[in-house]
Amino acid sequence: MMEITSHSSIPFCLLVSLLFCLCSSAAAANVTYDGRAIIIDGQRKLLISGSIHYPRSTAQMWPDLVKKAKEGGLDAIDTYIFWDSHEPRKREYNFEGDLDFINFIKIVQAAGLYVVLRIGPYVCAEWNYGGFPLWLHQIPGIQLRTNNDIYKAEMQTFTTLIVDMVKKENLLASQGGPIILTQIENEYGNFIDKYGDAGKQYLQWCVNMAVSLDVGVPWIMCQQADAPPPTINTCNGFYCHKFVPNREGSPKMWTENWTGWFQAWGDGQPHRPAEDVAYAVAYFFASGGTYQNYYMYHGGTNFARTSGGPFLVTSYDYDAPLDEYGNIKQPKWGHLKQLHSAIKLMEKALTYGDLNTTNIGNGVAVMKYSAEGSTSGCFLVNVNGSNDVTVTYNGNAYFVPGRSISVLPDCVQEAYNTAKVTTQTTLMINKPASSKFSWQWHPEKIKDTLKGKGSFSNNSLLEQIMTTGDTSDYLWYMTSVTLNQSDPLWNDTMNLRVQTKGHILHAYVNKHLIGSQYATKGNYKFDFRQATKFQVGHNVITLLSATDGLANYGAFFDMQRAGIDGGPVQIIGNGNHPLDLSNNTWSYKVGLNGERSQIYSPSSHHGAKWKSNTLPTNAPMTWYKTTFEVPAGNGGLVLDLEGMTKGQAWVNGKNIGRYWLSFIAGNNGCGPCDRRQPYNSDNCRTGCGKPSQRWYHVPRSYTTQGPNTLVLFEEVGGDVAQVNLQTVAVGTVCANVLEGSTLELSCQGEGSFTDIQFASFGNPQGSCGSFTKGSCDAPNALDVVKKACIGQSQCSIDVAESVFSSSGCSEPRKSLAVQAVC
Ligand SMILES: *[C@@H]1O[C@H](CO)[C@@H](O)[C@H](O)[C@H]1NC(C)=O
Ligand SMILES: *[C@@H]1O[C@H](CO)[C@@H](O)[C@H](O)[C@H]1NC(C)=O
Ligand SMILES: *[C@@H]1O[C@H](CO)[C@@H](O)[C@H](O)[C@H]1NC(C)=O
Ligand SMILES: *[C@@H]1O[C@H](CO)[C@@H](O)[C@H](O)[C@H]1NC(C)=O
Ligand SMILES: *[C@@H]1O[C@H](CO)[C@@H](O)[C@H](O)[C@H]1NC(C)=O
Ligand SMILES: *[C@@H]1O[C@H](CO)[C@@H](O)[C@H](O)[C@H]1NC(C)=O
Ligand SMILES: *[C@@H]1O[C@H](CO)[C@@H](O)[C@H](O)[C@H]1NC(C)=O
Ligand SMILES: CC(=O)N[C@H]1CO[C@H](CO)[C@@H](O)[C@@H]1O
Repeated sequence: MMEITSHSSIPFCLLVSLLFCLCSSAAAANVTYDGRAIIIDGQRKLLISGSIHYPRSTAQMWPDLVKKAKEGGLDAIDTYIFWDSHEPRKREYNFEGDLDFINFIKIVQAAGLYVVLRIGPYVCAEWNYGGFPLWLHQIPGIQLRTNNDIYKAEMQTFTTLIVDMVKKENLLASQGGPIILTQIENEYGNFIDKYGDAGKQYLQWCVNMAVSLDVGVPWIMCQQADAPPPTINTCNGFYCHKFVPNREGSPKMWTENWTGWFQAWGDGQPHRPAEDVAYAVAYFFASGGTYQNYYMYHGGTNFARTSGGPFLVTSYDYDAPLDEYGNIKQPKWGHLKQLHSAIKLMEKALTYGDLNTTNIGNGVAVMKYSAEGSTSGCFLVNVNGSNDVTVTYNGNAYFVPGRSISVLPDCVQEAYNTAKVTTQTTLMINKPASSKFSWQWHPEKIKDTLKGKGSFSNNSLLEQIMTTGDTSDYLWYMTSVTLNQSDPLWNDTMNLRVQTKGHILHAYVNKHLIGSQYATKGNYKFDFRQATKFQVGHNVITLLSATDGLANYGAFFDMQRAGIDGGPVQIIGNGNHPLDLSNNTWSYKVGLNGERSQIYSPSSHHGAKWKSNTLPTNAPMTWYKTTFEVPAGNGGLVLDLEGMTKGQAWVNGKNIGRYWLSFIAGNNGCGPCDRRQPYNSDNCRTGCGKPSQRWYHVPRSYTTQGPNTLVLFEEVGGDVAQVNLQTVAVGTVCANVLEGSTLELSCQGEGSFTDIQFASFGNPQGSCGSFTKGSCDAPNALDVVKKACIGQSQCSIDVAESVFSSSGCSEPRKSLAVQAVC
């Protein structure tokens, strides 16, 4: 409360109005809902939201991301809360810097947008262990996501903490803040049956617990067909137009419309066409939807070891409208922005009006919303991918391409069609930003483990996650065995067999690396067998097991095991009787020495002597260090790790994530991408046959103006000489726009157009990067475009016959295609 003192020099009336302003700007909003929509202060709302997960970017990036989301036509930002990041050790909290979610919410609030807070605290999200801290797993007697008192107490403690923090800052709409919706649990409905009655009891408990927190805004549960009142069940998926809420009186809400897809090691990069996202969103609103959220609007990066999985890449770009570095991704961002403004014109009709659907046949329909006291709004829906149609409606003709939707906010003028993209396509390029790095190196000291010396021992083969508490990817398993030539199994070469639950194994016998093996995606258990020479007498077996992101999804995902866990570990020689070492005394060591001494940290006093002499190539278990300067500007910084194999990278002591370049994307999914076909995540990929991820985001806020330190840990062996720093910049800009529209091109704030590589008005073919002229082509197209664009940072051209010389043909729908360079 502001203190009013008598010697205040502010006139009383002004003071009163100032106070009034403070109060009114923080006026509580009444958020309710009915079967049509979320209602804010008595008004039904049509809400467009987008997910931005604060720990997948940096606090420095948040204001710009939120600004671009607002410019893209969003009303709300949706985020999860990431429990494991906030409470890495029990009752030790971190809400600072890039984890200051209160600051994130305030930035969204300052931009005038709403917030949808999905507390979970289970989040899935392709995030390590679904966002659960690993210490939960280590509490004796705990069972996660079911009717277990120990778990429920922890979930309640954390959820209450978050709600209290938010309340203290008055961030709930009921307090005048931006948070209009809150979520408890997440996609539990997909698996509730697997948890039996305990699952049902847990579900009801979640609802009671959430309601008792008295947030004053509705609680939602996504993918929860039986969401108990008063929570609202919402839909997640690529398409949600068929979704029906589980209760009359609940609005049709879409919490996760996947704008693309996440990527695993061994996959190409997923892309979902802008036309297809727009089609799904338009169809959802045409079918009575009133709240929809893009998952993701900005995907970002799985920094450090936050990537879930197992085997998910470090980038979480998701083919979202804002790319991993925060750049606007065109045409997706612009094409959706246009959709949002067209839909917003129909807010009243869509949320208050009645629907009259007229089926025209062949999968074509007119969907008309009419409300008293407002203009009617129409959608011309063509679900038939093989059928371009001209719809005649109220005497006007509308061209509706196959599998597309036209939006007519006044039922007369076509404001938008999901398949007619007038937004430019922008191809980003990477530009070199560093001279050759000068490297030092340091071998990870593994003498002790090669000798079999760990820090504790056990008479069995332990499960890895429980043993490490996920404090490191690495766990060493070591034992020794005495052999002699009169052993019945003796042979000059015998097989070492290790059965492991994954995810990666490196095996050493008598200090020699005898082999490595990785799990395959989806099947993390594997059998390692390698013939090797043992020696008479004492033999030491050293096994290094590594995890690569913990499971985040599925019934009982938290119980998935990793590491050699029971084995068996055997020596197989002559005869059928393997020598089983599983019940030997095993010695253990968690993590790497370099991790323990924080060798990657500029302030570490590990005493490691970095060597500058002959740089080893293809040396396993090696640390590399260099320094670099950061180029000026705001362009995204990326590390090109070509030449490296598998490991982690740190910039000024901050872990930018795991890398794994030897994991090559398979050949599936990189075929042609047809927007006329329903999208699924196995289509439309790029980069098959190449490393799944070659470039790694270095956030600008991790760097300084002085020299920066880069440290790599290479597990398998690589050629560090090829590593270099690059900046991400706008490269080629293209558009292909139908007659009757305006073609607009922009360098997106990075300089001006220097060259027009292609321009054709007529029936040009192909796409950005591979345009060719068709059978008709106006000869002056290149001149017109050059005149309008060269030297400009943006330009626009009316795509009309009158602007161009004769194209010499009677093509019914001509278009102008342009390819330009900034
Ligand atoms: C909030 O709105 C609902 C219906 O829209 C109404 O029933 C309720 O009284 C309102 N609450 C407040 C505190 O204004
Ligand atoms: C629905 O639209 C059709 C075609 O315009 C019209 O004939 C019909 O009367 C309308 N129905 C209602 C209930 O308004
Ligand atoms: C789609 O259009 C084609 C061509 O006009 C037609 O043969 C087919 O029956 C249509 N399919 C549906 C489901 O309407
Ligand atoms: C070996 O590990 C098991 C499982 O963690 C544990 O119960 C047992 O006490 C350990 N034994 C020794 C000797 O530490
Ligand atoms: C060799 O191994 C066999 C069988 O384990 C044992 O009986 C014998 O004593 C061993 N001999 C030597 C020299 O260690
Ligand atoms: C060792 O194993 C190989 C391959 O199985 C076999 O051919 C050979 O006879 C064995 N040597 C002895 C000494 O048993
Ligand atoms: C190892 O010990 C376990 C538990 O005591 C037992 O079930 C198993 O049979 C033993 N394995 C071998 C190969 O002796
Ligand atoms: C609700 C919904 O649409 N779920 C779908 C989401 O996408 C996955 C993967 O394509 C499908 O398996 C689900 O059915």
